[in-house]
Amino acid sequence: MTNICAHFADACAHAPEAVFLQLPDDGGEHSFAVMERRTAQLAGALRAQGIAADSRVMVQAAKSPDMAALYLAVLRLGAIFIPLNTAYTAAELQYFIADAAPHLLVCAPAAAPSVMALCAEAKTGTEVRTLGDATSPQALERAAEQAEPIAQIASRSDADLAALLYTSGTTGRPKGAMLSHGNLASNAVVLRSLWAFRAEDVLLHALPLFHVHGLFVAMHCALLAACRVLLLPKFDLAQIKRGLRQASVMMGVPTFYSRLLADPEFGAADCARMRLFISGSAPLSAPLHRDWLARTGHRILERYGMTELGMVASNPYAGERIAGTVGYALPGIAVRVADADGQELPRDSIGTLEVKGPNVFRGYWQRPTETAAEFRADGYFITGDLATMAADGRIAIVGRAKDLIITGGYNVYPKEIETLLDAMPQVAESAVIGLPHPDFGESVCAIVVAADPALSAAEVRRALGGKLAKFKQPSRVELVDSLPRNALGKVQKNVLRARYG
Ligand code: MCA
Ligand code: AMP
Repeated sequence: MTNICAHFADACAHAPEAVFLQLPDDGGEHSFAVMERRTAQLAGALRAQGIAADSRVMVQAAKSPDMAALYLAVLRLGAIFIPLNTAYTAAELQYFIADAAPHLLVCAPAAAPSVMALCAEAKTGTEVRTLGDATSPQALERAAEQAEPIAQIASRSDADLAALLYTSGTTGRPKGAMLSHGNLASNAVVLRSLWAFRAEDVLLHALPLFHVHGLFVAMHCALLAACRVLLLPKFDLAQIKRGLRQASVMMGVPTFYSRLLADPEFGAADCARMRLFISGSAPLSAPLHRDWLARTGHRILERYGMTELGMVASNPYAGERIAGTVGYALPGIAVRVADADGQELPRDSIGTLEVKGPNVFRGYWQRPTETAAEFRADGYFITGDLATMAADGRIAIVGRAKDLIITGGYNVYPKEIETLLDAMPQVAESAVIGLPHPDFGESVCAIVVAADPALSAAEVRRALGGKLAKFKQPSRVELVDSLPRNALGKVQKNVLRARYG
């Protein structure tokens, strides 16, 4: 049963009238049968647009039940889903359109005119449809009403692509990680069982639907267990607190947990029905883990993953959950802590985490050289995360070999920002670093050496304004005379982090 949609069909057949998606504050309920019909209609609308197996469908749209149905509809046809962060600017979108050359781009109604202009300019032949308002001239909803519904699920093999998820790298330009049906299904089956998801669960879902965490980890566990999902549009403290009173499981980034604890009125009474809190996408500090336990009586289950790999390691559900560790490699996944040559290190040594298994992606879209650089000859993928492994196999993530900032669970690649800064004629050079932040874990700070003495921090901010999504924009800009360098001429970011942190 490789296509995740087959699990959805199973859930629908088993309990058609059970609620699948519940919207907050009496916003309505969608049963499995209703979601199945919607998926069939949207699949019909996509087919009418010429979407078939292996077509690429890019989506930048608000979180909603229709967005979830659209994901399932794309997979139902055997096509490839390419979700994009709704915070991306037109300049960023232009890059993704050129790189993926999607057959269809589904966007928010308000964005349609500018997105159509971008697609026309890209000459990729990309059609544009909207989701979110049935009265919009390009509404996919209207096409769905008119199209012949499609119930049939395309048969897919483990190796066939299901999704492209963009993630950056040291090159600074995002690359599309090719995830196969086998990648998604193998991870979903393992996680559902490991975290004991069952039909009686209610999953509190406040994560975005355009990343692995919210789209795959959360939605697939719910799909396989055929349980209810309380679908919140985003993290809103009051809404989360109301949701927690009905839920049994929550998945979140560490910022979710620190924001809840920052509310002095939040406590064990708010979590009376909860059985499990899961955290990931960024390090959960040991003090946060302990404070959560003291306030709520729950030990957060921390797990570790990556866009290219899905989930890799998890603290146990039944066994000991230890703060500051991400637990053990998931069943069926091989993990090693290795030196710079890929040689496994003795237990408890610090090295790079390398991973092999059915979860490992199929490479970066149209980038064979960059793909090859991330793999060892024996098939292990090099994560760029620094880790230790104890004698019993327990893993702790202790740092990053890659130059990456994680802010509120979103990844920001310094190189992408440095490239834009260095392109400014008034800038001689720059270095972008992550600094500790009480809410987001890390925040983005740009250290700039001006070529023009009149350059101001405000001007630097203005120059980045329309080019980068908000979460990537530096919250702090420092103008300096020079950057510290080592004997090889490499900028010493550790010195900068110590100076400004
Ligand atoms: C919003 N802003 C941010 C972030 N989010 N700035 C930095 N980092 C962020 N993450 C900006 C907004 O544009 C706004 O700017 C200002 O901060 C305040 O917004 P606020 O309302 O406080 O933010 P929010 O909407 O509440 O969002 C915070 C959040 C959200 C809930 C932490 O960022 C979030 O849902 N993050 C989850 C990301 C995620 O799903 N990652 C999984 C990746 P202004 O005021 O100037 O307009 S998958 C992954 O990593 C792997 C596979 C894994 O292991 O899971
Ligand atoms: P992404 O590229 O968005 O999938 O982010 C993946 C990266 O997030 C990993 O390579 C890690 O650096 C980081 N990450 C995810 N989960 C954890 C965790 N539990 N602890 C520390 N880092 C994590």
